[in-house]
Amino acid sequence: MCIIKKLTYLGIGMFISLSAVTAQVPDITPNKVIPTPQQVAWQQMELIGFVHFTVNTFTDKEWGEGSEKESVFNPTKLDASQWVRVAKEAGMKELILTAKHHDGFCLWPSKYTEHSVKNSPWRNGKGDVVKEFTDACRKYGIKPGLYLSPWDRNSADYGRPAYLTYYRNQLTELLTHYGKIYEIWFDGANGGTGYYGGANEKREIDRRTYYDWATTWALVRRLQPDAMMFSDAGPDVRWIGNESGFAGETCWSTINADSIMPGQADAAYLNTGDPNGNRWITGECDVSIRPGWFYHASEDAKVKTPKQLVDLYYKSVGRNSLLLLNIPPEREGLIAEPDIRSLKEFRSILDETFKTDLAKGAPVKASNVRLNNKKFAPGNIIDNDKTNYWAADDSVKSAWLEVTLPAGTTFDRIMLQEPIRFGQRIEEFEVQALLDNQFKTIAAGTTIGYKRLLRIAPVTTTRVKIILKKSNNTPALSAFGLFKASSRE
Ligand code: FUL
Repeated sequence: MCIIKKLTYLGIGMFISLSAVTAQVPDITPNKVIPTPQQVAWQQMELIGFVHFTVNTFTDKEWGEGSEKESVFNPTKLDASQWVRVAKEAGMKELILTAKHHDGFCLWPSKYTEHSVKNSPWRNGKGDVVKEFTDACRKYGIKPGLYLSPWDRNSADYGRPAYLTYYRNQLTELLTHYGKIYEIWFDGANGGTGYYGGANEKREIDRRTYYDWATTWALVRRLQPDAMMFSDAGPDVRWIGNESGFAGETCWSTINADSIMPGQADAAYLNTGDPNGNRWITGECDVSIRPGWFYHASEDAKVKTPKQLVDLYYKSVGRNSLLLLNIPPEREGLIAEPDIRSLKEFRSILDETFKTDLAKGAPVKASNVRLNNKKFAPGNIIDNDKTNYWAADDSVKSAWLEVTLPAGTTFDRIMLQEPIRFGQRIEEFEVQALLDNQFKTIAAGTTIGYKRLLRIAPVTTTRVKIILKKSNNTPALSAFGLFKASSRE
């Protein structure tokens, strides 16, 4: 409408410049620190999986010594498609395989070592787990990622400069032979002792200087520019500071990464992030569905329950992070039944809870609408489009939005989302509901980020108010939702 009116007034000659001006109302000013488009796409996956599998699966260990015989690796029924199907049904969008864990055994026939599948009885030494895994991922539309342990308890060169050449050669194999890889996991663990080609000794390294991470990261960027790199320090994705699967209730996607090195980080700092951080490095919450990272038959009865997994989902995805859930195959090379059962129920609970958004399509008004322009309409937070958003004028640092619900609406889960491509802004918020003719606080929090989920006691109301009390830049929201939790949660 607006374009047509002006066209009539100014004449056809102005068409090109005017339509561009009218259609392109500028977005809000981005924060100084913002994510790359790859980081935004990565976070939108929300739930991804880990596959810990190696000689440890057969020796019943968590950390192999590096002296394991290749002959122990023999998963007679290995079917990577089964892993991928299980992951996909659970709602995972990416799977990360331990191509090499600390024991140094390679799941692919690396030409740089004899310590690999090529000397195992599996597929008569002709097999390649990384190939079967990446092929299966592609077949089922799951993004493949790989873990390559920097600590290698098998390599005679570990601790010396020659090992870095070996490590980077292996990384190059992984990043050039198996198509597009979406995430590379750089683990910070190092326990010192190992087999090290028969030396059987303790090798200390200087975590700050030994690995020369800048060179390795540049190699990854060159070979796979879109791959997200995980470590304690990023550069793209950070460890969340624990292996229990939860982010801080306050969780910033920004940190100061300059002084952090993989394997040398302040866990509490990583858990909450830093509002003044100079780098965008979102947290990833890694946790295993079992007590251990590798499969142990003795832990079959200790698989996390669906309820525990749902709880972790709220504490990771619901706190501006990503949930990386480990599902380790058993000795035959398949994900075990107890894990599958738990994952299925976990998915079904989440689907039931989030199936109906009770705020969808409800009328919304706001204390302020940027430039009074439709582009920033309050209704953008409850429509089906997660890319559009409501925003306030630049002068505004706190604002409210009010959603009117049909009579008798009862909910106990609240979802808030920021348009993070412009940075993370909200520092403090509150949600109120009209109860007995008075607005009362039903939830409150600090950060929102990509997604914040809040669990509250059931509330029945016709009006809900979101109060954005404090933000570091013009407040903006991309989505808001209200849900009634499944009774199985
Ligand atoms: C840790 C490792 O030591 C564990 O074995 C596991 O791989 C976990 C994901 O990271 O640092």
